[in-house]
Amino acid sequence: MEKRRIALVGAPVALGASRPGCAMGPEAMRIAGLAEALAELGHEVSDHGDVAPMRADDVSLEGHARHAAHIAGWARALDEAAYGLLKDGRLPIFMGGDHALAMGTVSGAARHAHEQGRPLCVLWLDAHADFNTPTTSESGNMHGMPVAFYCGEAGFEGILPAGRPTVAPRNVFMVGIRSVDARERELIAARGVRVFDMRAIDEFGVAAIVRRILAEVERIGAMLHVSLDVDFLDPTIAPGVGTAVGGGANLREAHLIMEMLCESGLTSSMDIAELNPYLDERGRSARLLADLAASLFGRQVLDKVSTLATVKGLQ
Ligand code: 4U7
Ligand code: MN
Ligand code: MN
Ligand code: MN
Repeated sequence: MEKRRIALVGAPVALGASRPGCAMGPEAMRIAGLAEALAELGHEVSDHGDVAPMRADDVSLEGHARHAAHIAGWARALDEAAYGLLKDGRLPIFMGGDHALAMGTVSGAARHAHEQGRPLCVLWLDAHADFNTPTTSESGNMHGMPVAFYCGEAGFEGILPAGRPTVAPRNVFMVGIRSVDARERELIAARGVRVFDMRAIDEFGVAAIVRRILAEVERIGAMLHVSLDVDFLDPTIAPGVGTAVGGGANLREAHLIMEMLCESGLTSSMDIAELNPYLDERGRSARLLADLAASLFGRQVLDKVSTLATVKGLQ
């Protein structure tokens, strides 16, 4: 794979979720050796430390959105960080932090893509759709809202300056979904978000699904932001998460997605969100996430050419 200039950025957002612990995520990813694993693959890796939230005392939202001004401050800071790093030719990996961080990271990536005259696609790997708004949310937890926000739904006014580029809902590809609230279900259908739930994975397999998604990203000449929520993975392999849902992706499914992303060379930015080290088992989830990121950036058991040759030799 092409050598990339990878920028690691800590985004210890925590108040988007109701269970504390996500603020420790970036440190756990560092201890798990994410930077070292990527550097070993030949990439230029720099750790930019943790982003700090800006002030956003001017923000108050109608409806139910807990810590809205605080999360808005994070969205502003992370929007700037993502935009600036991409503009500088880097590939940012945001180490969360709860998933509210994607309000900023995806918005910044969309702004950069827009300036390049390209659309932005998002691969949303998650058990949840995260398409609530302050009006539809029952919990008020803003980690359940980032997709609705960056797709431009009403109800988030004032978080970022008006007129910022949003992501077209049909350019959002959700994979692994298995817990959707009733109002979210209506919204994602109405907006045309492309959803591949766990049943679709069971039925068609991740390879067929990811191949289709990557072909579409390529066809429209888009940049690609990959947002990995730890609860995409089955909780038996990734217990370090506050909103576990059974029946998630297994180890090989997750690695295969990363390997296919690697081969496509399409990824331009990434989030690793929702890791809660307080709930983890001796760093197990953090290590798995570092391994998955390594797969996305070129680690493989054997190279594909030699594997294919072996398979052919059997025919
Ligand atoms: B995550 C939920 F009600 N939909 O809005 C909500 F089920 O970033 C969960 O995907 C949100 O982990 C989960 O609170 C957010 C709930
Ligand atoms: Mn999520
Ligand atoms: Mn989730
Ligand atoms: Mn979660």
